[in-house]
Amino acid sequence: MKLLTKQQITFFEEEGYLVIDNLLNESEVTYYSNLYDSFLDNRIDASKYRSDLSGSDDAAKENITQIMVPSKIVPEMLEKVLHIKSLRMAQELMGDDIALDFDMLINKAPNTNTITPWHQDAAYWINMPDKRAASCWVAIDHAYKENGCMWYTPKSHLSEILQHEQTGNKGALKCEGSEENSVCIELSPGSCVFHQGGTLHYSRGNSTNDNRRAIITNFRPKAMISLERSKGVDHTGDRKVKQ
Ligand SMILES: O=C(O)CCC(=O)C(=O)O
Repeated sequence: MKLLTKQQITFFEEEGYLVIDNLLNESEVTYYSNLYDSFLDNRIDASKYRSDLSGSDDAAKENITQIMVPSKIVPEMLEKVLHIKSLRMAQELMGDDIALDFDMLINKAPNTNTITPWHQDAAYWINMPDKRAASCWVAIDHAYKENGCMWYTPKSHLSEILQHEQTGNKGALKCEGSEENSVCIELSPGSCVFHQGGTLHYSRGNSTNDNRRAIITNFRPKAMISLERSKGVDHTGDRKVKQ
């Protein structure tokens, strides 16, 4: 049985993003919420894949915690609903040759007020002949404007990759973008949004008293994943503008 309608696939192709309500049910959200907290408070040691996306030099306080490839540390994640359903949806959106490239956790800690700058994910990646790529951003907490839900610029994936620069100390990449011509996607826990590798996106800082936790899976053609790996790219290393 298909998970997506033709209209949803067309919307994703034309607009560059697609919202899916209730990818996870309540008990599934609870499972991921508990697991997430084990990563955040270091009961699961992910130190070699963990950094502050804001590029802050303050070692005592992370503004935007980014943990790359959590499923390398907890492989059972690959067998659970989030990975299974988001992969199936990615295949329906982009083709049967699509596979998981990497996953990550991004948390905006309470009252850290730190934006994720406007960027296109493809700016982080090596140049690949087959540009098909999508991320699935799954809200573990209610995501809304004040805690840093995602904003997308519709149709921006149809243009070239913009000039990006690095922020802070090995922090996130940044390009020009604006809320004015973009849509703000508020999500309930367990809902998600897919976006393409070229889709311009950003999030405001978290000005609330709670975490804003998201799990992200990223997909592309198997042949392009092999190409990346042959060049030593496995998404565990430094953030850099591609050469
Ligand atoms: O969670 C965020 O604020 C940023 C996420 C993001 O840029 C991405 O998933 O590509």
